[in-house]
Amino acid sequence: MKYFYVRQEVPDMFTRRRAQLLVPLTLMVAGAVLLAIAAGCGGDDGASASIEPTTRTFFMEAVEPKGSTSAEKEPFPTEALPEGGGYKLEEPDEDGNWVVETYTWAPDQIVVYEGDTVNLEIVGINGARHDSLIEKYVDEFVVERGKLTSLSFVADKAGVFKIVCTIHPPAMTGELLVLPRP
Ligand SMILES: [Cu+2]
Repeated sequence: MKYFYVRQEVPDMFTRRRAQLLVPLTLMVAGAVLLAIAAGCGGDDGASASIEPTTRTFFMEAVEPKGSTSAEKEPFPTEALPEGGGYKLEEPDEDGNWVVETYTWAPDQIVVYEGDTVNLEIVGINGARHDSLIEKYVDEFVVERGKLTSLSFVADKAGVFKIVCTIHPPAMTGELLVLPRP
């Protein structure tokens, strides 16, 4: 005949004490996490406070991204890029190297709220000269290499307005996005 000895686990004082502490501690941590998430998401109050009319300054560049390779590695494209000066595709030279380049504004999208005062500080990096305009806002401005062109206006009309370099269409076209003030 065999005897089975079953030992019942009885939590000792330390284990019970720890369990008693753990429950409220877990609840406190969970509460803190929820509070943090709620604060992070923010309510309408937080959002509206940050969109009062203000002065926004953007630093932009007139740049010319360029890529090159050899016809041996990548055949010269057979299709032409859109005409207008904004794109350039140079045929392979005597060594078989060919180049593609374009002009662009960096950044090419400016987003503000209606009523903001907008300052654009635009430096010319590539290209000797960019004769440009911003629809409905700036009739004409010029950006020259190595020089800073400073524009300032109040964004008093909501909508989407093109920032156009007339020398390098269609590629060198950016966008001023003026959001209606909620
Ligand atoms: Cu240009």
